[in-house]
Amino acid sequence: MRVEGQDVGDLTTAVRRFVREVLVPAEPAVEENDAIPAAIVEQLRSFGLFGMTIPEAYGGLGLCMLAEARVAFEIGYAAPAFRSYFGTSNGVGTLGILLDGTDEQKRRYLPRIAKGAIMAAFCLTEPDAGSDAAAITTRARRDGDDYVISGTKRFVTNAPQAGLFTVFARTADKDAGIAGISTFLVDRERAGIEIGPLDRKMGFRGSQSADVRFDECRVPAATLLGGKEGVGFKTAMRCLDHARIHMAAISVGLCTRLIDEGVRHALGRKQFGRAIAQFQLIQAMLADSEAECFAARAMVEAAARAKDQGEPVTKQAACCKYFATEAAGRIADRVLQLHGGYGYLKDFPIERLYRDVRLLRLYEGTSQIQQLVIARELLAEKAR
Ligand code: COS
Repeated sequence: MRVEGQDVGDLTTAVRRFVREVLVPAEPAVEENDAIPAAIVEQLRSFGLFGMTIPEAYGGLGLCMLAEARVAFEIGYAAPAFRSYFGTSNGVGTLGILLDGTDEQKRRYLPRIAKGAIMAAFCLTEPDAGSDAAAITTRARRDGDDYVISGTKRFVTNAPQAGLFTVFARTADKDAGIAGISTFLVDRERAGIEIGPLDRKMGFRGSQSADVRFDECRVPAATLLGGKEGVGFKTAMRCLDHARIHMAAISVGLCTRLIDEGVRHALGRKQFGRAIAQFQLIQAMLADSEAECFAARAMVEAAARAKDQGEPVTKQAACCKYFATEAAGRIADRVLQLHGGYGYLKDFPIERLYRDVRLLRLYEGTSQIQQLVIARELLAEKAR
């Protein structure tokens, strides 16, 4: 399959087989142990998935957005914890370096991230700054040739495993607004970094997150992303534009999986003397789900194509993330419903997927933030 100049057919076929033969069967063990088995991490590495977004010159796969989305449709079919492992690292953890890093910063980190030798984590959210990302209070105080970082970051995916933290911090006080936010590339080995206890989540078992606390953590000035203060907020927003298309693609993969689970159950379960798939109220649930999944897929492909053509995609990315994640929620609910009482038992994957899917509407911007972004961009377009 050729994706606008990139042939990712072999990769998507191989990933599809791997997802069905290895990842899906491993889901119950991941749920039980709250960890991805080392052998699977090794296989993810061998597919090059830790370097999906990273250019080939730095050892990555260098996928364009559309190719990345096509791979994400496949990976998203399995429990989302698998994706979190590599997708957060070469997603939000790394995109800042790709977008705004100096050549030296790219050379220093990208080859190791692409190989999966280190993982990168995104440190934006704080205890009192979630949706209001501009309200962060983590400080980076200049001290001679160094900066000294202090503050707490919350919900940091892969915090326990990360070797690099992309940290957003204030280099000027609150009055400076977003012009006072800068980005730092902080190695795990620096003194003054403490990882909190693992978050106890409703779902997503296997994907670990925790607070990361920086206590007078001294870093050289060369760790300032792009060597430039005051542009961190825009770096974060541009990372999120990309990540929101990626998350929407993952949601499409999950919608496909949920529908397959629903169809399997509807064909196998007999009531009133026939398979429940023959009842029109069940068919309506499946039909609505299939139509929404198809719409979400088409939106993701259109937004990814626009991004690859260099168009601004903030609005499209928010539309995709909003629609695809909300659709995944509705589909999970319908599929659980058509399972009847069995949907409430841990014996069927839908119980776990239903919990997993709930996070999609919260992270990388809640649905309400996507609505605000869509409206902001729409109104600005109309005003121009
Ligand atoms: N790309 C480039 N620049 C962007 C941008 C984007 N996607 N989004 C905003 N900006 C720029 C704006 O153009 C504006 O620049 P100027 O001051 O030069 O005009 C600046 O950033 C501030 O934008 P805005 O006024 O819209 O910022 P707000 O503080 O009102 O917040 C929201 C914007 C709410 C959209 C932002 O804080 C957000 O996305 N919050 C959710 C955070 C999130 O997703 N967290 C999850 C973390 S990952 S798990």
